[in-house]
Amino acid sequence: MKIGIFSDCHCGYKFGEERGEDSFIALEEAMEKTMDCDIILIAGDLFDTRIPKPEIYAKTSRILSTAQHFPSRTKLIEIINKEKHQLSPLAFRGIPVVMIHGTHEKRSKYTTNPIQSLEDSGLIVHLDCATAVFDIDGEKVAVHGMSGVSDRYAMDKLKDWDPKPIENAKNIFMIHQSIDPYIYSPLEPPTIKIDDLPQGFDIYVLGHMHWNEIRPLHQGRLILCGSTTPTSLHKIEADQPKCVYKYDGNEIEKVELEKQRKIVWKEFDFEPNIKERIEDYVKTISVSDKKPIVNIKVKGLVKKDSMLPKFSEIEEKFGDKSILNINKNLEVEGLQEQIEMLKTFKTNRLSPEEHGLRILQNNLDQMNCRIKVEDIFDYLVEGNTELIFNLLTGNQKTLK
Ligand SMILES: [Mn+2]
Repeated sequence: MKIGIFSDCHCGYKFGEERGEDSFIALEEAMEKTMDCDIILIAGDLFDTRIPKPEIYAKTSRILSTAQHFPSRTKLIEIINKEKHQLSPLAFRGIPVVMIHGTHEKRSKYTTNPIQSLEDSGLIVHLDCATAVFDIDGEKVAVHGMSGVSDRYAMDKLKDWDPKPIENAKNIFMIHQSIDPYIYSPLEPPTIKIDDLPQGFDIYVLGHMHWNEIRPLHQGRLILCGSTTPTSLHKIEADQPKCVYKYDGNEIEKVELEKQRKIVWKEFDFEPNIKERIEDYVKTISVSDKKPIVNIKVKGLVKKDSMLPKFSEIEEKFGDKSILNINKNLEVEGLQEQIEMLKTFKTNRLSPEEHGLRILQNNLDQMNCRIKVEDIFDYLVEGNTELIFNLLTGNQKTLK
């Protein structure tokens, strides 16, 4: 058997911008490199947003559909915790692609997220606290998948599900969460620790983190898939190429993606001639056929009367050679409070939605409101304010 594994393709990331095609190029290469597999697993965040534009959805589904053009010996023999009628027989033409949805695709309960939509189109199998058991020429493989949820509910969701390995099968457990010590954003502390993951599985596949790693876990191994394309960067991503994994029931093979941009990461301490130093450094970066992504971080204390250089001028000056981002993590004397606030925003990398979620949660807490913020926030984001208004004023009883 051969199982192809990857995650976090973030299709549509920076769509329409210079890097707008990168996520699709990565998905295409990941699919090409797993076309010799019997099953392909994608561990969440296939899309970058919960409601991708039709252009993005179409490009992504077209790439995924290539799996259906290849003959496959894989057969679905059982689906647990999911109604079989929810699965389109079309999803079993060619190589089955099995997915969970990630944090970027999660929508509220009574809506359809883009991964469920792909399943309805007959392109993939979507798992959320469910297990799909396959036969590959007499060998059994069970894929157990839990889709992404806010980290504060993750442990409860896992406990409620309580998955058990299937006998006489290779068991793969797939999840998309922050799991201590693997934490993607410090905004929400994880509720699951690595040792809390259930025992008895051969492979644990973890999406959500964008760097990759393999480590032993319980009696099996944990694969941190990493992303196929760089988005919000962790320093560690500069040192490792993006990849897909292949599992043959015994060994795990790491296959590097060759078409992604090189990532360069460099930190500078602030000093009066910082601009010249950064320029000198950027000049030394070798240019290949694709512009590298260069992340520069400037940190330190700026004296009250000193002028901040215009870093954007450097970004423009070298724009034809690299995709340059200069992040300032500076403290300016006398502006402590504002800087602290900006720093929190920055280090937490809060999206506008995460800010909104936090503000709404605070307000609901103050009102002793018992409605889960999770249940109503997505409706508000999508503009269904009337429904929520009716609910809060008691004119409507449920979210249905
Ligand atoms: Mn992700």
